[in-house]
Amino acid sequence: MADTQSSPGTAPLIVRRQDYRPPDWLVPEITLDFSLDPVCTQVRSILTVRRNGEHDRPLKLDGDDLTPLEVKVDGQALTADQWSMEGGALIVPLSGAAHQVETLVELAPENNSKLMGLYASGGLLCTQCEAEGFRRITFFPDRPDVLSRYSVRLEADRARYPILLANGDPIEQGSLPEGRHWALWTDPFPKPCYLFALVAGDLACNADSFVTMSGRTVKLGIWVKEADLPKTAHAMQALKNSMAWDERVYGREYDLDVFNIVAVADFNFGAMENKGLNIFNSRYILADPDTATDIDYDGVEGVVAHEYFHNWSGNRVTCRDWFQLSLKEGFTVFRDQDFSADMGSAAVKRIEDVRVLRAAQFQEDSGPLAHPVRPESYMEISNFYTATIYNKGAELIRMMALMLGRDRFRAGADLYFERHDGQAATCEDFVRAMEEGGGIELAQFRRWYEQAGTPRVRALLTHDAASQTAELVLEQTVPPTPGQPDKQPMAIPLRISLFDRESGTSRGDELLMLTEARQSFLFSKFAAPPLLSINRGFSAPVVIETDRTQADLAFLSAHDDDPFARYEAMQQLMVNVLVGRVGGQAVDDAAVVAAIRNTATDPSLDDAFIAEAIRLPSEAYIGDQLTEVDPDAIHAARESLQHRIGAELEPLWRDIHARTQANSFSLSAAAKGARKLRNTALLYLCASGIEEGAIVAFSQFSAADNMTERQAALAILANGSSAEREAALDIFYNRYRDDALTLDKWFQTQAFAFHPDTVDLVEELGRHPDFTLSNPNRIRSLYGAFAGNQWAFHHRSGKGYRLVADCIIALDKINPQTAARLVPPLGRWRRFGEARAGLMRAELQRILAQPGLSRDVTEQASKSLD
Ligand code: 0A1
Ligand code: ZN
Repeated sequence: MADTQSSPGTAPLIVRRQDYRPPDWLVPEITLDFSLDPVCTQVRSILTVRRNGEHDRPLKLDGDDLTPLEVKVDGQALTADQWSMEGGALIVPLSGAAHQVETLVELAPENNSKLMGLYASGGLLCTQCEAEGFRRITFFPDRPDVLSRYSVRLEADRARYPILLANGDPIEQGSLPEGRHWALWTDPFPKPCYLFALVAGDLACNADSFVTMSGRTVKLGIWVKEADLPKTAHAMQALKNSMAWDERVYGREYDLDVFNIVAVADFNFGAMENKGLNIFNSRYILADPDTATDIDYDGVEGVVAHEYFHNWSGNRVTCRDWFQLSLKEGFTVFRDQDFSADMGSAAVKRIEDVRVLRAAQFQEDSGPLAHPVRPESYMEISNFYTATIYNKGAELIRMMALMLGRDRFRAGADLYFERHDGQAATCEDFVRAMEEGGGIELAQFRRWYEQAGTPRVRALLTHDAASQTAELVLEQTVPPTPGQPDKQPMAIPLRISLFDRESGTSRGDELLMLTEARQSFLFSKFAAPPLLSINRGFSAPVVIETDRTQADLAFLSAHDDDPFARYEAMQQLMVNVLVGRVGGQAVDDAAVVAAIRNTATDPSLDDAFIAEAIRLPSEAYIGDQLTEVDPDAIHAARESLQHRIGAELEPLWRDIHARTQANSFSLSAAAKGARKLRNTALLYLCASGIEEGAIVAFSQFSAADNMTERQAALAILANGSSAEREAALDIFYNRYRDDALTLDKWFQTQAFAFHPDTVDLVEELGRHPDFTLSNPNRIRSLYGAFAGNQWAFHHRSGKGYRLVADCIIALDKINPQTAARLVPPLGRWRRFGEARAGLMRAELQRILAQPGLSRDVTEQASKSLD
């Protein structure tokens, strides 16, 4: 079947937020009838359409790669001259105010390698419709502000597809001749088509139930391959915890009698919040100690919560158009972050979330793909499922929650849900609900939705002994970003505290609102110059510049009572040494070593926090602090500091490594923290250069009863060139070769390795029989991980760029959405010096020169060259 959307020569269209117009036709009801088959599925749909307002425009039903086999209006078949095609869309002129429009199409799910629409994965048939996949299933106004009631009949071969699932509630099922069967599902809640889903397959169910706050019993099902059932317990617990949490924290109850989750092996993103039928990338459902790390377990919990929370923030209240994507995503990420913080250590969760924000979003915001949380235009909406929409969007909600305080924020959220239930809303609606429900004025705050770029705040604290006052001068700038050369000052909430250097105590937290380009704040009754702790808890997603000395930072790293600020002081201490050394200065690292010793032996701190605080900033983060990135110099500086910390504190690492050895496996916060710290200790111990490093790592690898310790040891070995490296990689491969999710770790560990030959190894792995372009997880494990390995990817030969570009070009023909997600690392060329920039640009140009390139990759590559 021809692909009309990305056929060669099709000029990519730009969609603009300002062009929004309400739909010409509404579709209050839709009846879908699927005769499922991997090679030829028939889809018959009957839409009840209603003219929206006074106009004489025809009905336009979006379609992508569809051919209408029948078109009927009010039961009458239309002749070929009574409808037409425009692009992929079906145009039907209609005379009245309301009609029934029926179409029939055929699909070949087995050949759908884009994983959008109806596709086959590991013997299942499943769907993915967000953002614009429904138009690959049937003709429909594929936009989120058209809400319909769905009635869905599925029919399939019973032996091959014994389980038939769709949104809403199961109504009826029955047998048919020739071994076929059927099931009827209806969803009482009107929804946009991006939330439609069906699954057919041979699935086993982890069945459970949840009693809601009003006493209704909801049937819960997690559907997986029979052999995977033992790996679903954690996801089920996470689901029940999420349901209870949303009732407790937001007063939001689940609204259907059934909630199903299905795990599939081939999925472009993490998971999807389809109404009553969430479909997950199996990596966010399946977990057991032998194959999942603690990070994986937390990922399962967070993503299960995220998709569940969408039932209110996304489904009951959805988005008017895709420019409002952060309305559901930013809010839902905030909700899942808050949930995970409640389930475990809030301090460590905040540190992890900020690390992700800085690694993904700050980079995005400082490059050619920077865009506001509410973008103004796009070519391909799939490219806008970004860290800015998700993670920066979540920070915006967090800032509002901070400014309002818990109860007023809840009042704002209540008003939002009450006012917009059943509607397709906008970011503006959300902000207004916060203003009215919470009692706050957010006029200037709205700029956070409009202006891209990470604000920089310069903070200078001076002291006047005569008047015993301290003055804090804050200056903000927002850097220019594509299409936005000049910026207005933002409203930035900064939590600060001033510490007495003698006693190590402070007068407590204060919330300052920085709203001007430059503002001064006075603090009285300070006999001696205090020390500034700023952006505590990372209260605003900004970069802070201060003139605090290494001694000041060391002091805060020992005394700050805000865990995030304490972590931050440690990180800044390390960054200063590393950045200085990359710049050729001989910066003393004694303060770093001392602060690490101090932190690692502080009995008041828990293991998980210690592990976070003492770990070195990533090579990429160090690069982000520099105007021009020299990956080799950064790697060398970081390795040498790591070696120094390892060697200076060797006995400490041995002690910690021994102390944190557990007798039996547990998922308690303490046990997870101990594993995290144990792995950090192993890293430093091996970095110290002790002769038996590889042996110690290998013995942890061999003795581990869990994947957290096994994979960490493997990763440490993979950085070196010992015989143990090869042995461990072989053992791991042979043990997990038949378990795709775990084999991903084998690819990923090698792609992440700080090894001089990583680039060649990745090239070889790309030809490995277990490598495949048809599975997005495998692609991310190899090429995604590699592109995130700064030192290896930016190999001066340019080979790393070529490898990734080759992958993008090959993958674009199969799965453009996933191909496009590999482009941004190449777009960062401006930061890497002339030689590398030339090589990177050449690869972007080579990609753009490919005939028939998708809109997805075209948008990312062309914007990256600008
Ligand atoms: N709404 C989902 C993300 C998602 C978006 C597009 C997809 O298409 C491949 C899949 C998932 C979420 O936020 O979880
Ligand atoms: Zn989401």
